[in-house]
Amino acid sequence: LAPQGSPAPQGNEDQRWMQRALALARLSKAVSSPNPAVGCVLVREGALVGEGYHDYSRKDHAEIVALKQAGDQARGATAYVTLEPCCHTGRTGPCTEALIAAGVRRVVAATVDPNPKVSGQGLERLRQAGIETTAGIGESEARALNDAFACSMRNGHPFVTLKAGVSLDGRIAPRPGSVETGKPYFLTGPQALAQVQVMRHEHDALLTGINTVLTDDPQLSDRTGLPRRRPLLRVVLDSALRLPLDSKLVRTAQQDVLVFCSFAPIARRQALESMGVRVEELPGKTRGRISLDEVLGRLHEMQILSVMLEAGGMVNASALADGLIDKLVLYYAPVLLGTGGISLADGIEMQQLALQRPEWTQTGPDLRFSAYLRDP
Ligand code: AOF
Ligand code: ZN
Repeated sequence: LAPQGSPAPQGNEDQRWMQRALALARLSKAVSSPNPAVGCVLVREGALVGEGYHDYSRKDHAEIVALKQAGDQARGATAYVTLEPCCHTGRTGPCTEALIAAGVRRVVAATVDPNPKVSGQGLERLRQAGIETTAGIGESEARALNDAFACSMRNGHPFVTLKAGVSLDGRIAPRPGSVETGKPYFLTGPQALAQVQVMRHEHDALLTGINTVLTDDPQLSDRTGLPRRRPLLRVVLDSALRLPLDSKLVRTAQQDVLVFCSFAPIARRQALESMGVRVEELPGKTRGRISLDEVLGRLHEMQILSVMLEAGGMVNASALADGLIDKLVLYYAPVLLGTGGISLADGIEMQQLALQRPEWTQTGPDLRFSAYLRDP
């Protein structure tokens, strides 16, 4: 035990303040895209003097929000930032120069910025200016927060998470015709459903296939009630443009439902558009279906960083087979759906896939599984 009155070891202090910066970054999640989610805490002589997170609409980066709050108190302070401070001019000036000018003495960053305009040079600039820098505190949490930003920066397409509720025998829905259609079939308990809402909140877009719309009639909305900068984009793969005008998606559309098809008959297109649905024709096809790769390219052009795939067995299988999934999140429910149930990935030939960094956690009566198919 440390003797009373002695300062806490710096390592623990760093962890503690970085946890606070990470909590701020989490608030940033649905308001920062297409920028990364970043939180910053300024600490002087063991006391909090300023904090903030990045909100794209407000432009200021997390460091600037915290510096403005701290005012003169920033002199001699330590800045805890979940992402390396930027050293370039974009919509705002470089945070490195603002930290230097404010007299910050030390900067602790959780991760480097995957943006090639920064990528280590921000920390280097701070060191040149005589500021002590520490990197890597809280790194795995900070990296996970910005998986989508990193993927978008490095690979030029959105980060795709396949999410599904699964029975213990690997099925996502009962045998067709065995339950009432026109509403989603829930395997999992309320805790998992609440987590899925948070996941939707943290994503820029949801993606599903027309078959899921025809059988479940889902709304695919973010019902957390938490603030988001842009409406959640609800995307449907629908090559023959069969999306029903009386579906929940169409009835609730306000330019936030986007349908990709391979051919759009004029009358049908006009009917959908008059109801607030966006329709895009993508001529490129693979195996008679819309190319998901092309869809992701279009979404990247729209500054969509993250896509959550909530679809049926066929779309899941083709996305996995084409190597377009970055992460899996599966909720295993204590049920066996038996013969004829729809498999998680079905109907398209798919090779064996190895998953990285698997994690299992109990969520009410269900078991949540997450893993990566590759590094972002
Ligand atoms: C930081 N702190 O809070 C964020 C950073 O166009 P701008 O000026 O908003 O710059 C966007 C880039 O800045 C973004 O691509 C990423 O590299 C970095 N984001 N940096 O120091 C922040 N959001
Ligand atoms: Zn910055």
